[in-house]
Formats: sequence, structure tokens, C-alpha cells
Amino acid sequence: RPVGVFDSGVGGLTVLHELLVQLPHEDFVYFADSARLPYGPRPREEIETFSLEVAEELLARRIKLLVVACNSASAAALPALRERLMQTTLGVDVLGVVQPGAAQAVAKTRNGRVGYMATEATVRSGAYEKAIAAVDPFVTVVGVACPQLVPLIERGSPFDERIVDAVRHYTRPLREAEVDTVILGCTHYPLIGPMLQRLLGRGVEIVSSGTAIARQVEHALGSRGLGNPSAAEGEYRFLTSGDPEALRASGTRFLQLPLGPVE
Ligand code: DGN
Repeated sequence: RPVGVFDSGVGGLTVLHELLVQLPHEDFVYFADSARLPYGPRPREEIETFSLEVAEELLARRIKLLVVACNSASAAALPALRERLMQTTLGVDVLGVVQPGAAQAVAKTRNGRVGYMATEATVRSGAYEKAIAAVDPFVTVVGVACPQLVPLIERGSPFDERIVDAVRHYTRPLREAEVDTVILGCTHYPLIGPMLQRLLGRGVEIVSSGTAIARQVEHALGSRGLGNPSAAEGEYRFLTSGDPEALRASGTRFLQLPLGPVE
């Protein structure tokens, strides 16, 4: 049975990338809710309803684990998703990206000051503040909502001057707060990782949701996850509520691997 991965659109392919690299023998099915993108500016209740609908689509594909690659959906809908998926006969577990990113940032910070960049929905939810406080209540957290970044990254190249200006603007409060660790709390930001590193300063540790959650998925799958090194690679396929051609067109930029079949 495959691992289900869900995102509001193509962004979560940066998370799937890490999963494909770290768990090469697993099968994956990825759902992009592109018809209803973006989730970032939407109210919590709406994101929760959409997430539950997507989970039903993936359950119909007989997934054994659900990975919520979208930070906005992880922040808004994780408890509801857990409740729903635990009701299934086989009890499918759900992992979101917020907790693993938060835990990794707490482990990395040396000065106890952690920043994160995310969509408005994620910042409004306070999910990163809560997840970090649950690991270490003495860590100071500075969150910056970056509403312009998702549309700019989807439209432009990572070297576009407008993206550089936006990143300069959004990283200012983090530099001023002298955080030494920054969580990329949105699926799209790894695409501009090198520029973020340059503008944050090289002493700042960057934590990306994808790498953090890949370890938890490996752990959740246990020995089943690693598979037999001599076995063939796993398969991965894509479902979208939007235009399959659009996903094919932009998918490889986010996945950094060849795209499989899109339905
Ligand atoms: N996937 C969303 C997230 O990680 O928050 C970003 C895209 C969006 O829906 N705004």
C-alpha cells in the first residue's frame, strides 16, 4: 500500500522530493488540491473541510499513512484528520510538517531564538509557537507571514528581482530579532533556499519541513520503510483536483525528479 502525501498544490512536491530520496523503495500517491489553491489566505474551518475531503480521496487509494505536506493544512486540520483516519478499519496514521520542523529547530538553536516564515494561515494559527513551546517553553519564537512569496515563486524564477526584494523585506524582522535558526514553514520556500541563506546570513541554520518530516515518516514505517536495498525503486503517482497539464508543466521544478503519471 502507498503512502499518501497531500498539499494544496505543487509546493508539497518539495516534501515528496525528500521522501523519494530518503525512502526510495516506498510507493507514494500525491494529491494536489490545485483547483482550490491557495490555502494560505483561507480561514481555518475551510482548510479543515478541504483537507478532510482530500483525505477521503487518498483513503480510496488504500494509503497506509497520510503525510500532510502543506504547512497551512497541518496547522489547521491535523486534529480533525487524525480523528477521521483513526476511524478507518486499519487505523491510518497522519503526520503533519509543523511538529517535525519545530522539533528540529529547537534541537539546532544555540541562542534559544527561532524564527519561521510561513503563510498567513499558518502564522495566524500559532501552530509553530505551540509546537516549539511543547518541546522547549523557553525558546523565543518570531513568526513572519510572507503572503507574497507563494505567488511570486509559482510565477517567477528564484532569481527574479521581485523575489529578492520580497525576501529582503520578510527576513528583516528575523535579522533584527537575531534568531539563529529559521524554519521554512511553507512548502515553496526550499526553492529559494540559497537566497534565504544569503539574506539571513550564513550563521543562521535553515530547517526545511521536508527533511524534518522524512525522518518521522521513516520512523513511523519502521523497518517496512527502508525496504530491501536490492529491490526495485517504489512507484509514485499524482492526482489533482485541478488541471493535470498545469501540474505536469510546473511539477518537475518543485520535485527535482522526473514526474510520474498525473490523473
Ligand atoms: N502549501 C502551502 C503551505 O505550505 O502553507 C503553501 C501554498 C498555499 O496554499 N498558499
